[in-house]
Amino acid sequence: MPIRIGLIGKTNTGKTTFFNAATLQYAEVSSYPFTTKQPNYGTTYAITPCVCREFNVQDNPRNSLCIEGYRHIPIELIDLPGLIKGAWAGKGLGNQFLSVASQADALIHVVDASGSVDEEGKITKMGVGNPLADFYDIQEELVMWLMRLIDRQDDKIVRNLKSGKEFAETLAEVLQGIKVNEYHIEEALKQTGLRGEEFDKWTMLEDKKFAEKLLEISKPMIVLANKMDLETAGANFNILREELTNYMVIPASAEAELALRRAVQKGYVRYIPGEEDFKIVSEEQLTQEQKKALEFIQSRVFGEYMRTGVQFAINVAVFKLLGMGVVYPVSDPAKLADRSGKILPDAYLMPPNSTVRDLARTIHSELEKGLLYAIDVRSGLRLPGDYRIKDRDVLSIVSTTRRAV
Ligand SMILES: Nc1nc2c(ncn2[C@@H]2O[C@H](COP(=O)(O)OP(=O)(O)OP(=O)(O)O)[C@@H](O)[C@H]2O)c(=O)[nH]1
Ligand SMILES: [Mg+2]
Repeated sequence: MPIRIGLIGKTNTGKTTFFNAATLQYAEVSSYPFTTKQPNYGTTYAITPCVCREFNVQDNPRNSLCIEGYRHIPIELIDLPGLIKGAWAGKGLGNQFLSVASQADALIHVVDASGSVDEEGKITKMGVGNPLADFYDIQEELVMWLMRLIDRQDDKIVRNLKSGKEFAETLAEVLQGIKVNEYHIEEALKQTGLRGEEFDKWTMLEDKKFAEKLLEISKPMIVLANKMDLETAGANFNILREELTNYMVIPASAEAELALRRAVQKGYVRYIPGEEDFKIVSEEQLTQEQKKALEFIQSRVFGEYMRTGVQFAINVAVFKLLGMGVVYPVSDPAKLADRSGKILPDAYLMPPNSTVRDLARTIHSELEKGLLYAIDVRSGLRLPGDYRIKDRDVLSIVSTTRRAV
């Protein structure tokens, strides 16, 4: 199962623009509120320097891509219908899709840093909207949604508790559909001081405090300050960064990234997503307007913020927020190849603290059954099944049941 990242946020903040830029799809974008009516699903890539350069080999990627020494590993991106204050009580459309958002491993909360969206979600004069208030409003919607979800299961939870089941186990059962586990629940109980308190006697305030904590723990989130190409965004970005100290806040221009990627598709521009520069290949093909737009992106976005922030946000979500490491399994440690001779064919994203055994299971359950050890290609050392793999490890798994890759 690939890693899933969900795009959430107030309507009109640029989620679908981000989605189209990252997946090269053509989902509908408009300046009307609530344009997206159903979630859009697509594939994008987490990008990391490939080990092929270190080993000085020409690789033959299979489950991923390698472009100019950078490994592109597929992940799933979900664009959700926009939210609005009051969504949990049925306002707008977004609320009914929060269950989809909650199946993501991480969330990117998109805000309009230029302040061009008013309270009702309509595009207004730049600078009139309040992105920080928008952020808190949407967070509140998520918390209320989760609170209600737990609330609806109250009877079942109390019944199970009476029959002697543990609280964390009971709640985890109820919330497994949204990827909340016992560990998340235990942590939330601990951090709110509610552990050992009787659940059916919690006050509303305690219910809410718990939902807030549970959300924070189970759904890692970064904040994307979008529309940084607009004049009013700079000041708001500083406010967001100063106030939201618990989050990584990333400046971005989804529209600039979309324009660049479309220009690449047409062959006008050379640009690798996430890079801090782009080059016009055929100036004569461009209209005056296109030239101006690219100049604007160069000075307003790259000049000020180095990058458009779209690829950067995806990489930060995967590698920093989720702490994923990249591992390259091979079957022939000398040639760095699989059985058919493909060099460094696969790259796997592995969660923090994963072991050789976890990697074997990820590749194939049969491989895990007869697992003996792994060979670390760099040192030639044998690594036991419980060895914690590191980012950029190149490993050859040795198993009695099935040969690696
Ligand atoms: N200036 C600027 N405008 C942007 C940017 N990203 C999106 N927009 C504009 O913002 C408006 C809304 O964009 P969408 O991508 O449809 O926003 P959304 O968040 O998906 O909206 P909903 O589907 O209603 O939730 C459109 O007019 C976009 O062109 C950006 O980085 N800069
Ligand atoms: Mg949309």
